[in-house]
This record gives sequence, C-alpha cells and structure tokens, in this order.
Amino acid sequence: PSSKGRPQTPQYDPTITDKVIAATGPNAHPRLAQVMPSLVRHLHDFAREVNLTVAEWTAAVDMINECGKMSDDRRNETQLLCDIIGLESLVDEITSKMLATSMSETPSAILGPFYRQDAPLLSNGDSIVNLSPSVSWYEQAIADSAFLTGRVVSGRSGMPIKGAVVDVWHTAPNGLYEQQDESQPDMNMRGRFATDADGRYSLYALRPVAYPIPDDGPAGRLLAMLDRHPYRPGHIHFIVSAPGFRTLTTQVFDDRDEYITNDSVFAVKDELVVKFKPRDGDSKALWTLEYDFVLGPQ
Ligand code: MBD
Ligand code: FE
Repeated sequence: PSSKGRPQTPQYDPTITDKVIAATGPNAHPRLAQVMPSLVRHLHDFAREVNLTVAEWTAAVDMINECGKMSDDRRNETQLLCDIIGLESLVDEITSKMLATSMSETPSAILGPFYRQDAPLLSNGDSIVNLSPSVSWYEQAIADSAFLTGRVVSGRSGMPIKGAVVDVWHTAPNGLYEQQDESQPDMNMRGRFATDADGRYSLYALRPVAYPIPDDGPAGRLLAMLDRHPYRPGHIHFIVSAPGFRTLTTQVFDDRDEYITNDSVFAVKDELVVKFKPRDGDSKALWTLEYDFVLGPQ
C-alpha cells in the first residue's frame, strides 16, 4: 500500500468533539476528567446521528430552562423529565448493581420528586392518614384502609434489625401528594417509624392508587408528543435506614393496578409487586400488607 496517501485522521483540523475533549486541563476534577469526554462524545454523536438542527437544539434549551423555572420545593420538573426517559431508573439500577452484595437484599427503586425530609416520627401502630370527612376521597380512603407491617432484617445474618427507621410516603386517593394538594394537611400520608426489638414496623396507611404524574409542564408535553400516557401504578415509597446498613430507597406496587406493566417512569420490579390481603376484625383497616425489607451491609 502506498504511504503517500492522505493521512487517515485529519491533523490540522480535528473535529469539534476532539477539540472539546482535548481542552480539559491537567488539574481537572478527576471524576469529571473521566466522565466528560464520554458525555461529549455521546452527545456529539447523537447530534450527528439525528442531524440535530439549530431550531431543534434551541427548542431543547428552552425546554430545559422552562423545567428549571417551574421547579421549587413542591415540584421538580427536571427530575420528572429524567424520569419519563428512564434516566432516574437507569441510574438507580447502575448504583444498586455496584453496591449490592447479595441477591437477597430488597431491590431499590427510584426516590422520585415528592420525598420530603423530616416526616413526623410516629409510633408503631399509628396512622399516617389524616382523614377529614369533608374531603371528596373520604369513602375511597375507608375502602382502601390498610395495615402495613413487616420486619427489617439483615441480608447477611438474616437477623432482625432493631431501631431501623422506615420512612414512608404515598398519595391520597385523589392521586396527589400532600405538597401538591391544598386540601391535605402538611405532611399527610407521611411518617417515620422505628422498628421494635423484633425488627418490626407497623402502621396504618392506604392501598395506593394509580395517578398521572404532573403533566401540565414540559415533561407532560413531551409525553403527549410521544403518544404516551402519564400514569404511574399505585405505589408506596419507603426509605429504610439503620446504622451499619446501606440505606434502601424503594417502592412497593399494588398488584391490583392496571398500570403495573406500564409505569410512565419505569420503576416496577417483580420483587416489589405486593398483594394486599383482606383484614378481619380491625375497625381501622380493611386490608393488610406484610412486607419485609432486607438491608445490605454498608
Ligand atoms: C411519582 O410519584 C414518583 O414516585 C416518581 C418516581 C415520579 C413521578 C411521580
Ligand atoms: Fe411516587
């Protein structure tokens, strides 16, 4: 083969991609120096692959700006945008694969945009449901009243963990978290429970209902333009923590739900699908759920 041909790679006119990557300095933050070249390469390749135009890029910038502008402590539109393209679920999967030490640990699920710190510290057997007979969803709250119990156990030893904190939250039967809804008192449907000497937690809550994620912003418009629905299957969120154990963020999903195979944010896992059973002889609940949380070592 001739050695006099043109060089295979341009020497004097590197691609924009190469220039951006080469611009990283020697004192760059190590993790950023590792991840940014990959991000730039994939983003540039994406733009080339779809022939991204200036008009389309401008629309995307406007969209991200709008997400930021409408976000506050009650609404996180940027996170919602990540959720509907599966990014929060993917990152959760990657993280749990990196950290999990055994198959027996309860699988994680995404935090979502509606967690609030400092939920009330309650006692086992207390209710997180604040029911006023004047709310439109009163009847449904009675029909879905549920006793939740189970143990927090160590994945390594199988022993119950005393003093683990079970932080729980879900929506009212109208499909709204309390911070989205003027008709609910502050911190409604939220609570933190410490496990007893047998590692057991117990509380009164509700069977969760399916509901649409907020779809009056950019995330909702994107769903509509993709001919997608905004619904999540009914779920209850948990963060389970104990000293010496890796904190578990997860959700359980009611198997009665029609959206269980069709979650708009892709968070359902088989092991997190639960069956509520009818409860006899308890004036406070028509249903029971028994669910154990298995924690991995820190
Ligand atoms: C939710 O209630 C939720 O849990 C997630 C992950 C995303 C949007 C709404
Ligand atoms: Fe949720």
